[in-house]
Amino acid sequence: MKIALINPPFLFPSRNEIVFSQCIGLRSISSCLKMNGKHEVHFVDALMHGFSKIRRYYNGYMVGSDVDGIVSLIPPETELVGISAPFSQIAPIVHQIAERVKEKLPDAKVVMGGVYPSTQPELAKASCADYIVVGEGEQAMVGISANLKPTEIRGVYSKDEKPGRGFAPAEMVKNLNMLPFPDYSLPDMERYFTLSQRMKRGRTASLVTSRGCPFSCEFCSINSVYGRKYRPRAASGVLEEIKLLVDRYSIQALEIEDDNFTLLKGRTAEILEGIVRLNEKGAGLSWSTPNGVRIDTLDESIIKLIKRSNCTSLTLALEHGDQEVLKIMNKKLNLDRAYEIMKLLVKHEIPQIGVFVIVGYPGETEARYRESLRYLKKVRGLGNSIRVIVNFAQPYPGTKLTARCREEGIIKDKDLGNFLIKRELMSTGHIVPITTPDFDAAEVKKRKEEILNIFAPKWKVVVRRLLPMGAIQCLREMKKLI
Ligand code: B12
Repeated sequence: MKIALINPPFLFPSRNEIVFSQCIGLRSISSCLKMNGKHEVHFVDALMHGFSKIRRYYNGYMVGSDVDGIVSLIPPETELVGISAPFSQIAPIVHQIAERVKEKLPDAKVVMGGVYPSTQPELAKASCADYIVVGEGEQAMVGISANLKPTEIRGVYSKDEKPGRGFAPAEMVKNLNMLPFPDYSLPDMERYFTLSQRMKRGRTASLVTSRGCPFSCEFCSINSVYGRKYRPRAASGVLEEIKLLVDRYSIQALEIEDDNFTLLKGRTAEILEGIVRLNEKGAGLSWSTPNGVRIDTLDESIIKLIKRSNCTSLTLALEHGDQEVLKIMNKKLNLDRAYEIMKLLVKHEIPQIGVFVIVGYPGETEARYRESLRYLKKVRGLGNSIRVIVNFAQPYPGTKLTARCREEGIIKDKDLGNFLIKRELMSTGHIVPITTPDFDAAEVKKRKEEILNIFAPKWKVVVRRLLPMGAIQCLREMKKLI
C-alpha cells in the first residue's frame, strides 16, 4: 500500500522555546508498517521541512511547512494517510491538514493519532479524518494497512460511528522488544541529528526506552496514551540501538525522552554500564533526560553510574517543594528523600541538574508556597549545578487536574482546552490559565520570578528587578545579534 505519514508544524509560545522533534512515535509506526507489509511509506515532516519557517500564530509561533506545502508533498497515488497530533493545542492545525488531504485525495483513508485524539477523541472525530486512533498507533495502523475493517480494530473510531461505544484505547504493544527500532531509513535522517543540537552537544538522537508510567500525577496526560503499565525495553535492545546510532550515525548525544527512564534499577544500571563500555571504546557519548526522571528511583550506586556514563544534564521531576501540594498532585514523592538524592547528585558532580517546579497549582496556598520557597532555597544551597525549570500549572485536556478544576469551579470556561475554539496557546512558560482564591495571574507570575531568582546569578536578579519585562525580551534579541 502507498502510505504517507504526516508530522505537523509545531506551535511554540516564543522564538526562544523553539525546539526540534525527532518524531519517535511516527517513525516507530513507519518501521512497523514496513515490517508488516510491502508498504511504501512516505514521511512528510512539516516541522523538519519548514524548520526555518517561523510565523506568528495567535499568542505564539507556528514553525514548519504550511498546509499547502504539506499536501503538495503527499504523492498523488497515496491510499492511506496518517496524521500525527502530538499535542492538544495543535488541534486546529491537524484538522486543517485532514480537510485538505481529503480534498486532494478523496479516496485515501485518512487516520489521525497521537496525544490530541487520545485525550479529546470526541473533538478529533469531528475532523475530516475518516478514523481516529486512541492510544498507541503501531498495531492499529498495521491493521488498517492490511485492510482489516478499521472499526473492528481496537482503538480505531470512524468519524461516522454513533457515540456510545466509548473510546477504549488501541491495543498497546505488550512487549516493546518486539518493536523494530524507529525508522532510521528516512531520506532526511541526517537533518534530524543536526537540527536537534539544541543543547550544543553534537549530533543528537532522541531515544525512548520504555512506555507507560505506574504513577498518575494529576497534571499529566500520558496515561491516556500509554496507560499505567510500565513497559520497559530490555537493556540489551536499548544498547543495540545506541550502538547503531554511534556506529552508523556518529551520534554524540542522546536525549532520553522516557516518562520514567530509571524506574527499574537493574535495567538502568545495565544500560548505563553499556554506555560506559561504549565510551571506553571511544564513542564519546553523552546523554541527558529533558523529560525528567523520578527522583526516588535514584540511589548512590545509580548516581555513580550516571556520572561514569557521561550524563551531561539530568532533569528531575520534583514539581513542588511543599509536601501537601505534592500530595494534592498525587506525586507520591517524599521531599526529605528527594533532598538527600539531590545532595548525592551534587556530591558526585553531575554537571547539570535541572529541577522541574510547577507554580500556581490549585491548592498552593500562600503558606504552602512559602514552604516550597524555603525548601527550594535549601536545594539551591546544595550547589551551582542545580537549575530550576519553572512551569505554570496547565489544565491539559483529559487530565485529572482539569476534571478537578471543573468540579471545584476553578475552571468555569467550558471551552478551555478546546483549541478549535480557543486558539490561544497554553504554554507552561507564559500563560496562567488557572487562578484560585489563593492566587491570581499576577501573583503566580510573581511566585515564578521569586523561584527563578533563588537560582539565578545575582546580576540577573538585579537586571530582572531593574528592568520591566519587555526590555528583557529586547535584551535577549540584542544578545542574539551580537
Ligand atoms: C519528546 C516530547 C516533546 C518534544 C517533541 C514531541 C514530539 N512528540 O515530537 C518537544 C520538546 C518538542 C515537546 C514539547 C512540548 N511538550 Co512534550 N512531550 C514529549 C514526550 C516526553 C515524548 C514524546 C514521544 O516521543 N513519545 C514516545 C512516542 C513513541 O509516542 P508518541 O510520539 O506519542 O506516538 C505514539 C502515539 O501517540 C500514537 N501516535 C502518534 N502519532 C500518530 C499518528 C497516527 C496516524 C496514529 C494512528 C498514531 C499516532 O502512536 C505512536 C506510537 O505508539 C511526551 C510524553 C510522552 N510520553 O509521550 C511529552 C508530551 C507530548 N508533551 C507535552 C507538552 C504539554 C509539551 C509542551 C506543550 C510543553 C511546553 N513547554 O509548553 C511543549 C509543546 C511544544 C509545542 N510545540 O507545541 C504533553 C502533551 C499534553 C497535551 N495534552 O497536549 C506530553 C504528553 C507530556 C505530558 N506528560 O503530559 N515535547
